[in-house]
Amino acid sequence: MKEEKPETLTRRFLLKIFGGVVAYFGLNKLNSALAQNTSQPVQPLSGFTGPDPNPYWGAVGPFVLYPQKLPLIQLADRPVLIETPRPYFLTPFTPNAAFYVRWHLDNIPNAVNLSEWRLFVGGNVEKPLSLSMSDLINKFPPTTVAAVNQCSGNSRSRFQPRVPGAQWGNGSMGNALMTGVRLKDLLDAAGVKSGSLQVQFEGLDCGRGPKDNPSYKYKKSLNLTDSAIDKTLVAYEMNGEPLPMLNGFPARLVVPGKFATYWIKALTWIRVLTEPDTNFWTKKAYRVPNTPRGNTTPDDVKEGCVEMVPIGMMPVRSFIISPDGSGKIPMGMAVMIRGIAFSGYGRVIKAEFSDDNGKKWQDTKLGTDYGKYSFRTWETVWTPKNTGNYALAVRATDEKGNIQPDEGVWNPGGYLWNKIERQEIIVGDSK
Ligand SMILES: Nc1nc2c(c(=O)[nH]1)N[C@H]1C(S)=C(S)[C@@H](COP(=O)(O)O)O[C@H]1N2
Ligand SMILES: [Mo]
Repeated sequence: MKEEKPETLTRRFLLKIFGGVVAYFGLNKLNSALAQNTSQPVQPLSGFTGPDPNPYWGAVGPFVLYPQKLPLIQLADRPVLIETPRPYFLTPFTPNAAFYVRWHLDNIPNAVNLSEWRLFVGGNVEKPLSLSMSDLINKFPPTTVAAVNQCSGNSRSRFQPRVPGAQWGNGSMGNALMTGVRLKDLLDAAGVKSGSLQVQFEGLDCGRGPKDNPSYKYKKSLNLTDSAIDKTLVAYEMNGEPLPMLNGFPARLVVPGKFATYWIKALTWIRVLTEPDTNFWTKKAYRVPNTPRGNTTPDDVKEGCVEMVPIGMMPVRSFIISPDGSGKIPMGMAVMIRGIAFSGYGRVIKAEFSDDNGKKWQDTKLGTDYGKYSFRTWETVWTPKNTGNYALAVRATDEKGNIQPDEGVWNPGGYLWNKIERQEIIVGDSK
């Protein structure tokens, strides 16, 4: 009679345990790679000082699924904050299902019945309006603009010292073809009366009561003298489709060139004001130092000597989207470097590439021009001649002559980041 072979059992047993351990670690690695948005840390090449800035391209967080959305990076669930992963920026238009989401208040619409929904235009006007979606579509000429929607706090996780607020990576931005009615046409139809100063915008979302609590309603206003008014749309289409619920169905404001804080979603009220808006979100929130680039220091803020003004246009920015540093590049191989650029101040006319950490720059090929307020893609072929670590960088210039600086910015809100971006790349031997 043969004896059971204890060593076989033992081996099998060990293999099982060992396999389990490998699977466990493998899975963990995969999870953390996903959480880190699959890209490698950016080396602290220049600029990052102090502990703990987010070294990854995107925010650090788990992937999450919401209705009408692909898996996106979650920063919070109440209110909903989800960021677009890096690969979706390879194209000039960001797919609706991959578009980032930001709300301020807990109670957001998750269904809107168009037979009940109305857009009200009121306040200091001759003829208050109550418009259905059919009125918007049929009674006013449609206009389309390609426009970048970027959160004021995009890239806030880079700030040193860190500032409170959602720790966005670079993905709280997106570009879409927005179609709708010109705000001007609506104001003309209602007839703005003399003595009017501002227009206030309000959506369907609300926070916890009481009603006079600043956290009950998110409202923003624009001065009637602001030239942005003329190009502002009430958009009911995004990339040729109805807006996703989370991006403001059935209609939202689009203020091309300005940060998205003004782009009120699920719009239901347009109110013409005769006095400056005193509501929290217009008067107190989203303000930046009245200094070059909105730059200041924690000390100056503490001393209370910093004049704050409402945030406005988006400074020029550009990004390397691919390669993302997750794999080595063989020496001598010609690889395509691809990315996007934009500026709220005007069209991008140049995107320059550097493979030596910003010492020497060379022009790249710009993609189709979809208008002043759109992402513009850029690409260039790069053939690394030596093995080793490279710090790739990109720098954009807009038609007003604004060029990205190589310094970060600091302000208490964590706004206006537009430092030159880098991507660490390792080139290996191809022999
Ligand atoms: N009604 C409403 N509109 C809003 C907000 C909000 O909280 N409520 N947040 C604003 C801010 S700060 C940003 S960054 C954008 C985000 O737009 P998105 O979710 O479509 O990407 O919506 C803006 N419009
Ligand atoms: Mo925002």
